[in-house]
Amino acid sequence: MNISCDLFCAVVDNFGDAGVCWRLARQLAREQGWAMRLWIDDSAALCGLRPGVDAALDRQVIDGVEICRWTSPFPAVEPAQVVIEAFACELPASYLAAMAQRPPVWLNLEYLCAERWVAGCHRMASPHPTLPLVKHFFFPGFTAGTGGLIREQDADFGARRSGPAFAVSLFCYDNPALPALLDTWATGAEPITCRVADGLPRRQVEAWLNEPFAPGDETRRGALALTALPFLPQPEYDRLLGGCDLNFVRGEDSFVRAQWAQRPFVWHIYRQDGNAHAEKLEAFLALYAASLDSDARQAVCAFSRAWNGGGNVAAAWPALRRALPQLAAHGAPWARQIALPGNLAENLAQFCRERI
Ligand code: TRH
Repeated sequence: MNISCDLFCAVVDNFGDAGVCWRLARQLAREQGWAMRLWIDDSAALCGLRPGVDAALDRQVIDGVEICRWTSPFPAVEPAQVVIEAFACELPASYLAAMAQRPPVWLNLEYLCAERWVAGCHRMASPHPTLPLVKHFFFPGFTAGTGGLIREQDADFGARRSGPAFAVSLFCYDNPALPALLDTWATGAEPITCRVADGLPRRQVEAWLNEPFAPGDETRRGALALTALPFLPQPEYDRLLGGCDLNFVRGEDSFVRAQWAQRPFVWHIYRQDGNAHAEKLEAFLALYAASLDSDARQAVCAFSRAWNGGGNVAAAWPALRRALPQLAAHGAPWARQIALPGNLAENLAQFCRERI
């Protein structure tokens, strides 16, 4: 069934809004054969993720997805059969009114969360207060009863790393715990090579080095070798994750990719008001660490909390380093476990096919 779909993406900040929406749009086009329009208000965020995207164009077709500039006022277009608002972005009023003429399947793609309440809210219907429209909440997730996680058929995390030194990738927000971690690695006995993502991570490492550290630069402090990476296209970032012994990831999309890469990872969660992010972190750790032995569970939880709360990562690092062989062995069974709810794109397509 050749279904038409309008996916709306408002870029809040960083890359995850665009990163998630691009993956989903591309997957629905290529694997489900949908006629995809991705309406995005800041396509510049896509340029690094997918080279070839031209932020100057109002419309362009790449990988089977028609990327459309979400302008205001919004152009008069016929709404698609499926309308997805990503991360509760607000649809253009004129488009919403046009939807009421021929109600589509309307979804709100929610943020990823491991908390138990998610399964109870997934697929929940929400009638529009004044228009003959019903929106359904569609929650990604790690467990049965959720929409599952994004995973493309052509996802490729590369060959296993074969380099000599212990390899780490670093992708994080501004983190007051980072200097102490770099000091610990630099003064430790073990040679460590750290591949630093462009943007916030590279600028923090540059401050710690107290010297310029531009993309492509390599330098060393004691046992720590540092490489400044350029911003990589998403497929290359996936292969970076698969080629490291430990990946520091953040937000939502890189966090998921690290789990598919089946390598040990540390998550820097996107901070929220009222410390809501701490509950989300604990909910995830409870799921992820449940089948680990007590030492490994304690090590990954203690380090994750220190990394996300400005705690003492130097004190927590030795136990995490000792636990890495078990965390590496946990990668494959964990990936099988989070694949059980099925693939988000397929679950979403099935939900829509039942309602069109
Ligand atoms: O960039 P992020 O912090 O995005 C965040 C989160 O999505 C968060 O949920 C959201 O609320 C906030 O934005 C507004 O982290 P995330 O989710 O990992 O997205 C980064 C994307 O960038 C992901 O698709 C991986 C990709 N990436 C590359 O393609 N190349 C790179 O070199 C790097 C470092 C990342």
